[in-house]
Amino acid sequence: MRPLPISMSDTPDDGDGDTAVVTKTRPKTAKPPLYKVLLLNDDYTPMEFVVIVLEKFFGINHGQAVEIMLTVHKKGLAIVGVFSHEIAETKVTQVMDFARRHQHPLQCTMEKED
Ligand code: TYC
Repeated sequence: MRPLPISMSDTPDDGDGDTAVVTKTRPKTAKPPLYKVLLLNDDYTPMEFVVIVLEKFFGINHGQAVEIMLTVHKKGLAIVGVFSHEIAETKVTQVMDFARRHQHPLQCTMEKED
């Protein structure tokens, strides 16, 4: 935790020739948890559709999107981003809706980061 700046009133000088340094710390505030968004492989969703999903909803450039799509294709899944709970939920919903609208079985899920 970063120390707060020290102000004059924090450094009492009682006139005895020495000085005191007072370091204040903020009370601990827990960071909100982060969530991994995962894309899952299947046998039917076209590769080009997955690339479009990665570009459209995750702002990933074409080359990286092809790489990530191929990782999912070969390994079964990949992390495509890490977000707050609300943003992760939005991404999952957007991808699932888009896949359903195009009648592809593509699956996208989220998982709390440890
Ligand atoms: N396995 C699919 C195919 O051969 C491609 C694919 C890649 C599907 C990534 C889903 O998340 C996925 N057409």
